[in-house]
Amino acid sequence: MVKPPPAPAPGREAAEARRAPAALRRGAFITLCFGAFFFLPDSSKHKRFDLGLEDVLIPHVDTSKGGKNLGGFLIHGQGHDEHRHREEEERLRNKIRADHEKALEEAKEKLKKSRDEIQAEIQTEKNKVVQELKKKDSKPLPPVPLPNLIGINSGEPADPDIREKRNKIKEMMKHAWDNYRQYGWGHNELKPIARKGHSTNIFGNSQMGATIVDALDTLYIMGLHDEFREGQEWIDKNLDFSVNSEVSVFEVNIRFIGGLLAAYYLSGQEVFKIKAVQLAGKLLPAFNTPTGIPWAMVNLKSGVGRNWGWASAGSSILAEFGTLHMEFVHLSYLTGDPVYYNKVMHIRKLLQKMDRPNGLYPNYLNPRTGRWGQHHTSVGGLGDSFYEYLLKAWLMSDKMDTEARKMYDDAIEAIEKHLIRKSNGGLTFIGEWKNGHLERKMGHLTCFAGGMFALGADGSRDDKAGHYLQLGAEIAHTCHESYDRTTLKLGPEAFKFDGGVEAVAVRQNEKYYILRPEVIETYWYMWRFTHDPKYRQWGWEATQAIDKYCRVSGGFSGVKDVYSSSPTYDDVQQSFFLAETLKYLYLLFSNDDLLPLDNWVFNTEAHPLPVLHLANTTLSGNPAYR
Ligand code: DMJ
Repeated sequence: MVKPPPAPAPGREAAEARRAPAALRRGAFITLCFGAFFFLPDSSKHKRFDLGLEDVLIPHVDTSKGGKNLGGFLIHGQGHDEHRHREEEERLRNKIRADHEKALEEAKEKLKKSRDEIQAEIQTEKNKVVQELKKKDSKPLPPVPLPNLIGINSGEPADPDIREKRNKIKEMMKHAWDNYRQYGWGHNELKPIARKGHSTNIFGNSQMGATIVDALDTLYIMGLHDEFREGQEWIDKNLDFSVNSEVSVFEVNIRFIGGLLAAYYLSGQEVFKIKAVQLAGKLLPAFNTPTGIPWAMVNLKSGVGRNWGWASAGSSILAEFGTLHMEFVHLSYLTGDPVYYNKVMHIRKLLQKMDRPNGLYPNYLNPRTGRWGQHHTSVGGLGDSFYEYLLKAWLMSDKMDTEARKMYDDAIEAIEKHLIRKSNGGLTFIGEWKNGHLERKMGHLTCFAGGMFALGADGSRDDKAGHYLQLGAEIAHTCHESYDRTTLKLGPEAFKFDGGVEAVAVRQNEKYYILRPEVIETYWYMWRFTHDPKYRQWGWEATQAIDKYCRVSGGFSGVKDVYSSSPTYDDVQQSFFLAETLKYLYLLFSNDDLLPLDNWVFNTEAHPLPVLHLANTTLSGNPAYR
């Protein structure tokens, strides 16, 4: 019941009653009654119809004791109870009458007020409800034991030379952030030359501050706390996912959900966890396909999904639907809701059941038929992070998810057999399987695999740890060569090992560098596992080249041709430059006790998520971990 308003002062009431014409009063009365009903709490709305009925209506269907079944409710005692029943009805009628009279009295009291006063009261009630709803929306999620968060420290190196290099990288981060802050704030990315916001189709037509979310954990790790707080404030006040925008499920997952979760674990600020869960809810409709393999894109408002027009036979992409696992396991862990976990485990089970040509996973899978599309396999674009997430699922589960490890080992064995070759000049490269033959071309994206092999060395089948570490080192070397053989000392998008060409781009449209991280990512992993100083040296070469050729006064830009001494800019500061490239560089010049790899696993966008020591905890509803 809405509380009766305080009685108006005598004298004033009569004057106002006179001032309000009859039609206005009638309108106000209707508004009032509707408003009062609308703003009743849900439970009381229903009570008005149940009022006291539980006294006589008992939900039961047993008629064996002489009762009469009325639509599932049993009225007891037809005989001598009839009198009692009539009395009850009378009592109810009286109660309803009394309530109505009371409501009428209250309404009359209201009518003595002016329309403005009544409307002000209704508005106050509305505001209260909106506030309540807001509170409900952002109420803290159920607490779960936080995983061991080891190694969130400064990682400051003792060596002054290394410290200086690290400071330079921090300065570059500040330059990238400050310019985005000034010219692109709230947009997804920055155009550093035009000095305005930028976005691409992966974010639809949204303005969701991708750079802010992607950069948060790098800012935190670098100790840029004021900037981190600015980002947090923007997210708290402005990051809204109810936008009519068609976004990439994969990109939103790795950049936004991964970024928010990492920011939550590092800083402990609830807002990040809440936003990550809200956003994940918006991605779930993408899984409504005949097979449960998600669409590549989903409209955040309508939940309607579809695939990229360019993908073979309406297929979803392996690297997209296969790169959700880490974030979704964390979402289930943090919320206690198995829905996320079940979605990604369903994908895994489906993949396990499928035939694989030569043991390889093709990049295309049709979500309607559950059949592979074109038989194209790649450890670079379209395939890459699927393999990465198999390994990382195992690591993130404290090595309990042995199913993932087995899938990773099987896949890597097939990749080694069919895709990895040595060039005439002795460079190990990873080619692509296309239309029944091996294309001797490697993408910049594929260079991440060096780090992956090193990370997966420990725990590998037949104890081939040394072999995989060596393979990682060979890939790092090849990718370094792809940088070293250019004019700018920055790597091209793709390079060939064919017809006398070694680690060099041939086609003009493969000569660009868009601030990508994969080569530096591999240097960092190799550094952590070997401490060979050449990885820091190579990382420093890349840092200097980026600073020299990609830095402009409005931020950092990609370049269109790494073989040209006067490069032109693409005028995009990618969000992954702040999330990944600068973070991996910073870690390369930090001590190993900053985010140690025994305790943290980096998602494919370099967002660190803690290892879940699931031996001591359970993922609710998750039989695999019970
Ligand atoms: C990043 O968004 C991620 O690393 C993704 O897995 C692939 N490539 C870009 C950066 O190159």
